[in-house]
Amino acid sequence: MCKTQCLLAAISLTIGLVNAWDIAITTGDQLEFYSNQTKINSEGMRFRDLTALAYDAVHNMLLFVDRQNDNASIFSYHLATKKYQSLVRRRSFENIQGLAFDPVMSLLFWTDTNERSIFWISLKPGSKNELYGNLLIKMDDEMPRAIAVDSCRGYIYWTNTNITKPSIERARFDGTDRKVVVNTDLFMPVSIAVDQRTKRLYWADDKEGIHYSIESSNLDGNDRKTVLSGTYHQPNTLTISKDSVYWVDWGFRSVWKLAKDASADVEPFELLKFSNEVPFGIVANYDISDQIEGSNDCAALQRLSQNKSAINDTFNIPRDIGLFCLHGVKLDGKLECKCSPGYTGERCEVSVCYNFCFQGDCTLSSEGQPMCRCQNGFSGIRCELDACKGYCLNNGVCSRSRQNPTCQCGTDYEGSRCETLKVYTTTNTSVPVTSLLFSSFSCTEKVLATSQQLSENWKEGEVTQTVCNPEWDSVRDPVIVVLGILSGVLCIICTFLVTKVLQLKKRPRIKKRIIVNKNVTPMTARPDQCEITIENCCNMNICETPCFEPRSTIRPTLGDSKPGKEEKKNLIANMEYPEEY
Ligand SMILES: *C1O[C@H](CO)[C@@H](O)[C@H](O)[C@H]1NC(C)=O
Ligand SMILES: *[C@@H]1O[C@H](CO)[C@@H](O)[C@H](O)[C@H]1NC(C)=O
Ligand SMILES: *[C@@H]1O[C@H](CO)[C@@H](O)[C@H](O)[C@H]1NC(C)=O
Ligand SMILES: *[C@@H]1O[C@H](CO)[C@@H](O)[C@H](O)[C@H]1NC(C)=O
Ligand SMILES: *[C@@H]1O[C@H](CO)[C@@H](O)[C@H](O)[C@H]1NC(C)=O
Ligand SMILES: *[C@@H]1O[C@H](CO)[C@@H](O)[C@H](O)[C@H]1NC(C)=O
Repeated sequence: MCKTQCLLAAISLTIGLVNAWDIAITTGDQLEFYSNQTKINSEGMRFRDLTALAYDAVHNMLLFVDRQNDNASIFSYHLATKKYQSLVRRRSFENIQGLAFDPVMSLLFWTDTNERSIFWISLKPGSKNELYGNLLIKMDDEMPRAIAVDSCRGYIYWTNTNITKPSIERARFDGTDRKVVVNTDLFMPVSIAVDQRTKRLYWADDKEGIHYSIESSNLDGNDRKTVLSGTYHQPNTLTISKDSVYWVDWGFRSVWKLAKDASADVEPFELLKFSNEVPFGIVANYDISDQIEGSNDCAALQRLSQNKSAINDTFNIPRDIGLFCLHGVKLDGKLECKCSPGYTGERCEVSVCYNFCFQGDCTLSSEGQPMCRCQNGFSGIRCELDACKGYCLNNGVCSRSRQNPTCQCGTDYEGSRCETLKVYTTTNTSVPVTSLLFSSFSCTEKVLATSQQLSENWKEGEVTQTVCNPEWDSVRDPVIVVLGILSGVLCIICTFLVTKVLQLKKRPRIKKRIIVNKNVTPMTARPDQCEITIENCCNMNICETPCFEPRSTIRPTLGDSKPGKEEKKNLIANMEYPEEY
């Protein structure tokens, strides 16, 4: 039983949270929603200068003023459907400061400070309205500024900011029963709100000089209390939630929050701070049931808030009053718009600049045509061309920080488009000689492509690639070293051997001395003795050379001399001491 109910409760809680906002603010061209100091959503784009803001919790609708719209001034925005509707045609000389909506009678009220008037229209289906709104009260000396409705009792309350005679007044919805509620101790009551929960009025008074105050009274101006009085704030609009008072401060460009029942010494809390835009209007989200709890006067409001069939999104906005077109003119007798320059769409609601420039700012030409001012690095009518696309080669990183793209190349490449491989030369004198000896790298340069072959002709010249092997190869290089050492050793061995061989060749010729004995007589002083030299131990037995002195020391004794034996002896003796000759 509880399961489905709890599930449904959880789902509805989740849906509620998605749409949850605490306060809504108009600032510049934006309608902003905040929850606990965080912007959760914003609506804008079609508007330019949003000012006054009102909230209708029954229809879940915001009403706001765009001061610079061409033809309409007041719009509604349905929070559930996110639909805009223009409600009132713009007056040429208007200054709408306050806006309030009564959901019970579907009446919209606003103050126009320039016209010194309060206007109204009815959003009830079937009602008839003036194009520019119906006049409710025209004032002479008073300058109406802020306005609030008391839906339970059927009153409007407004502030009059004529400095010589400021006041807070009220009247019935039809303008009758007009009465001044507060007119003492006021300087410039800039804003007002009705709190049904406490049945009190709250207003902000921008007092003389640097002073300001937040004050409250009951609905007929009695029991006046000062909630806060301080300095330097310049309050503009004020709103009430279940527990707190919020106000927009133009002095600090911020939104402040203070508990309704705060004691006098409590400082307000700075909820939001704006830097560029100045916020104008502020409304707080509230539950009808919180506001009307235990109040007999609010029966109509309570019925309405509980009767879903009465909540009708489609208000009665006459379609023939020209409000149909957001930025343009309705053609007579037709449901067609003639858009102002720079706008398009069925209701002239779309700016031609919307989504026109891809990477740049859009402005309107004098003919109403969109023009783009591109960001650096982009070109084309809609800034759709990316100059970086395909510009940097070899994985270079493209930068658009300047008008023309620049490349940041990887470690191995250089050039304006990273098109050149970096060249390593072996003739670099600072490279150590040893590394030249041992690394044995070589470079060869080859032309990869000419500029004509590149995708676009960015630069004249050739793309060259230089192939180098400057690295130590763990397999190749040890082999080279070992082979080198081996060949060196071999060379040394060869040299040694060659010298040895040469030495052998230089060995002197073997001389053989043969003493030819013709007689047995001693050879000394014998004229017929002769000596011959035999080369290379050949068998030579003919003496052709003339004889010369014998060698006495080796001369054998005659007695045991035999021709062959002596010859051999002498031979050996001569061979052993060749250098003696
Ligand atoms: C607004 O509407 C009126 C009446 O149709 C027209 O005369 C005027 O030119 C329009 N304003 C602009 C800015 O289009
Ligand atoms: C709001 O946010 C603050 C921190 O940003 C947090 O401490 C605080 O509890 C929140 N309050 C609520 C009501 O969520
Ligand atoms: C303010 O009110 C006084 C009379 O109460 C009037 O004389 C004066 O002109 C008003 N000032 C302005 C700016 O309307
Ligand atoms: C709800 O509103 C419709 C239209 O205003 C009305 O006819 C109907 O009686 C209302 N129902 C209740 C219960 O008040
Ligand atoms: C809202 O009002 C229109 C016009 O009166 C009507 O046609 C439509 O049915 C109503 N819708 C609801 C939900 O009551
Ligand atoms: C030579 O090498 C040094 C570093 O070893 C380097 O700074 C220098 O630029 C090189 N010179 C050339 C011409 O490449």
